[in-house]
Amino acid sequence: MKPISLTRYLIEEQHAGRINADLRLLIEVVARACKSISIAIGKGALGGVLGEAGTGNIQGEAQKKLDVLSNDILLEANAWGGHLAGLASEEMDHSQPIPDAFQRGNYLLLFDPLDGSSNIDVNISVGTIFSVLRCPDGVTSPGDEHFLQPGSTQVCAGYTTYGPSTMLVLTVGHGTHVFTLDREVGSFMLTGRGVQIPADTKEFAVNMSNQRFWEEPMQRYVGDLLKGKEGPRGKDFNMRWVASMVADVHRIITRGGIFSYPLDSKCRDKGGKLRLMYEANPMAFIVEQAGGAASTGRQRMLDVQPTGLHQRVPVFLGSRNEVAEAVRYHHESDQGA
Ligand code: P6P
Repeated sequence: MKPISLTRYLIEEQHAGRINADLRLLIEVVARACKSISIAIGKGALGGVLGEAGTGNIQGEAQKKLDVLSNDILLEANAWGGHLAGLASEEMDHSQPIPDAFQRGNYLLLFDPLDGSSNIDVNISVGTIFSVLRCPDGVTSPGDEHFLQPGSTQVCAGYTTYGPSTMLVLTVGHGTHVFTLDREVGSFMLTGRGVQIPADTKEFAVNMSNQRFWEEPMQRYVGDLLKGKEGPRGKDFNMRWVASMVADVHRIITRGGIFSYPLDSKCRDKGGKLRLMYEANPMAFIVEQAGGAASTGRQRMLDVQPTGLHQRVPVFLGSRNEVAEAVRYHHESDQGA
């Protein structure tokens, strides 16, 4: 049976009363922007879009030309649609209300336009991550403070991975679904309805070069993974680390695993490495809707009350029983402290 398109899936969700027309239109606009980003990335060195932009962002990171281009594509696509009240991006210091010239809607869009962009120049998969919140009632020109809602209030989250194929993974709170871009037609097609992450795994993803900087519970947790079947876990583990969150998370959505970017002595003062609002929270929503779990190591990710638009957090997400194990190590240490 021919897979249905994203458009038809969203219309079915609207007819089922699970989303409204505004949210459907917003998702379509974001998906269309991701198609444009996919085309730009696909040109590689032939498109004159590789390398540094010569600018930096609030994170203190050098921006790649494609970081800026992807951000511009998402900003332009969403300015005039009429479904947003405001938007925020990893690449922008502060959120932006939709300009007065355009009609405003009831949603807030947050995104990391091109996550893992340091991998662009070496042709490794990168991605776009986005999160949708409701704009608080009565707020017509939202500021940063109106975006600071816990991840549990998200109405939609998704990512697009630009790899051998371009895939969009989406949830509106009723399961996690996978769409593959049909480049000939130009449509995202539903290729995975209601994906489920295996509860257990033998595969972990972490940047091992940070091991000496980790907190004690992380040292013990990974140390036991590395002992394999002779150790307390009683099984051997494999390791993968792409250094592109979208690619690592997509592997976990597809075959299970645990992804972690824990606190370490290098990033502790900032609260962690990865950003809560447009990386950890959307990925947590997607993973939980696929039967997985997401935690800071000490708290369910979606329960974290944000205090800043670019706030960073430690991240553990993936196969729920493995995340629970990592959390147990942290709980034991905290109890013993
Ligand atoms: P490291 C990419 O820069 C990113 O934000 C995530 O996509 C990725 O998981 C992580 O940082 C990689 O960090 O320290 O391994 O380079």
